[in-house]
Amino acid sequence: MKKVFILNGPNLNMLGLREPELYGSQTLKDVEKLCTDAAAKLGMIIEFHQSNHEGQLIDWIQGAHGNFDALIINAAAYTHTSLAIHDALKILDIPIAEVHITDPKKREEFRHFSYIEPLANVHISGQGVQGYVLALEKLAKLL
Ligand code: CA2
Repeated sequence: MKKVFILNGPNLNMLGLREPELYGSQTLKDVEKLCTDAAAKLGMIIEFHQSNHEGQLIDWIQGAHGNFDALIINAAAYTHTSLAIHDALKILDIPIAEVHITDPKKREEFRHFSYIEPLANVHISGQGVQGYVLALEKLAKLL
């Protein structure tokens, strides 16, 4: 069974608790359940994590090597700032899906650049939390 690692960056632990008009009313726990169920239907299993800390995200990305078949990452604000996450993803040899709940390209200019975009095989933005499911479906086809 294919294993997909799902990583979430800073402040996504606040999902459903603040700014529902922007990010929706589902919590990160709800998103994890959504992904677990969608993955099961696709014959995959997931491991789902969130951290507010760049180094923790990098440790997880490094640990994915040899342990997972694909990675989904919503690096949140680190998308736009982290060369260190870019470098960690660059040495990973599994398909990567970049997911954003909103469409950063339609928001402030400082969200338009992504350090992850050039390394991702799948890009999903602006589909709400359903974007995670769409990413799983696209990865299932790639694997
Ligand atoms: O749209 C996305 O998924 C983002 O990755 C979300 C990030 C933002 O910095 C990116 O530009 C786009 C922010 C995550 C903050 O999450 C919150 C969720 C609920 C309430 C407050 C923050």
